[in-house]
Amino acid sequence: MTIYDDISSAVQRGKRKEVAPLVQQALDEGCDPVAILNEGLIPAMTIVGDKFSAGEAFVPEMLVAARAMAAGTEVLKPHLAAAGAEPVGKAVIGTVKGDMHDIGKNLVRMMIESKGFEVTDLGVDVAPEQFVTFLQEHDDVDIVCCSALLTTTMPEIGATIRAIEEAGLRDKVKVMVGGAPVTQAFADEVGADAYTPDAGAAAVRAVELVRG
Ligand code: B1M
Repeated sequence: MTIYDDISSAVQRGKRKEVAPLVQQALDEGCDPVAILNEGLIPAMTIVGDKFSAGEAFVPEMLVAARAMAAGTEVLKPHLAAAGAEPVGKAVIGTVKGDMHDIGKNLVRMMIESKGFEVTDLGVDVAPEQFVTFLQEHDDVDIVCCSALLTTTMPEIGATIRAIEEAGLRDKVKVMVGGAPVTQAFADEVGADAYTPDAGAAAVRAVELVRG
């Protein structure tokens, strides 16, 4: 058993109080923060999701696992953020309307922040009008980031892009999209500027988008 297995096991069992010290221990032992994320925390959520699909775990188990994962990412956060980086741009992020999943969105926010972006997080269940209102009130935003985890809420990404178009703001911002059910084909269909499969790639792409 590696420390990553211990972290994954604690998240799967929803043991929030075990996760934070284990993540800290891994950091103290010199583990790479991104490896702790990719080899410990994220695989745990995949296993919980697979068990949910198989009828072996239920919503409460997903919820406690999510809280345990959040305790781990909280410890990792300062280690993922680049110390003292100059802001390279401004972004706004949210999980789309009807969707309460926020772990992936939070990771994308953290990784984009780690590249030196100033990111405003609108939270979960963000309606298209909320994105638009934010853009109307902040004319210096470079990138809008939409996350969706449910096949039923994916269309809200398209609705958000249309609302931004209808408000006459589409040429002022780039739109990045992602989340487990989202694909490049879907991103093309709804007219997004970029799709990335994970938080690390999202951060790299965000920098490319502002640098043209
Ligand atoms: Co939900 N849930 N859930 N859930 N849940 C899934 C997504 C599901 C796949 C589980 C399953 O069936 N196997 C399934 C969706 C099926 C589908 O539509 N295809 C599902 C379901 C059905 C539901 C409910 C409907 C269950 C019910 O009530 N019957 C319900 C819906 C509630 C709602 O939103 N309206 C529900 C509720 C919940 C909880 C509240 C209990 C909890 C969420 C808690 C929280 O987020 N605070 C929860 C959880 C934890 C999950 C699973 C187990 C884990 C999600 C997660 O955090 N993954 C999930 C199964 C799974 O994913 N294997 C599942 C880890 C996270 C790091 O990955 O979010 O994919 P992810 O983010 C990745 C990438 O996708 C990407 O980067 C991230 C990291 O690299 N990414 C982006 C994400 N956003 C991006 C944006 C970008 C770029 C990349 O650019 C802007």
